[in-house]
Amino acid sequence: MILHDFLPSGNGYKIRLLLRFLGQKFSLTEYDLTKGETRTGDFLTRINPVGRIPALEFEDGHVLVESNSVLLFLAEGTQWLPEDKWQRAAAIQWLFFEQYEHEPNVAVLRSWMSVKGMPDYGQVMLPFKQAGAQNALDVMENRLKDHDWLVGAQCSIADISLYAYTHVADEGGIDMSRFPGINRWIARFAALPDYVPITWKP
Ligand SMILES: N[C@@H](CCC(=O)N[C@@H](CS)C(=O)NCC(=O)O)C(=O)O
Repeated sequence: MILHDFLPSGNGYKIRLLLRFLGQKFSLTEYDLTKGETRTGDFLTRINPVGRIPALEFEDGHVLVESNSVLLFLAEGTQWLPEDKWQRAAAIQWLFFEQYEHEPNVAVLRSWMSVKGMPDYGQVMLPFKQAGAQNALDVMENRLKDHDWLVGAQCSIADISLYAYTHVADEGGIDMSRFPGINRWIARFAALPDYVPITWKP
């Protein structure tokens, strides 16, 4: 498998983490997003017409995009996706929450402040992104203040998905000292066997 990726990307990190936890071998093709390298003809036609990483390319030619759908595909039949249908649905709920409530705020603030730089329209949108991030982190805190994991009693792809940008949310200017439950969860996650940091590559 080839993972098309950009190392600072939390969306890419989700897949690197799960492949590592599953012990699956893969190689990495890196793109510099600050130079628009995923917006070229070859990438758009062969890898992802949306022009974004991550994309996971399989030996038989299939290419999967959208980080959380890749997590679901890889986790099928493993301990990372609950078997119970209600717990499974709860995990999928968190994946949608991550893409709609969390990532567009928490990840975008980090990108503006620490990765790609602030775009012209950023200053206007800043208070809305900060309010959205606060709201998403409050929802997570509410669950994690008295639970070890987001779903059930063990770590699942819901945790992998939300860990990716939450553990670096401070790089987007968010004061994480206000979320003690999330901080305990971050420490718990980073203590998992085979854990690797966001900069890791195979
Ligand atoms: N919903 C997508 C979002 C992917 C995404 O936003 N990728 C960013 C990096 S994290 C990207 O490739 N940006 C480059 C660009 O838009 O040109 C997913 O979860 O995979």
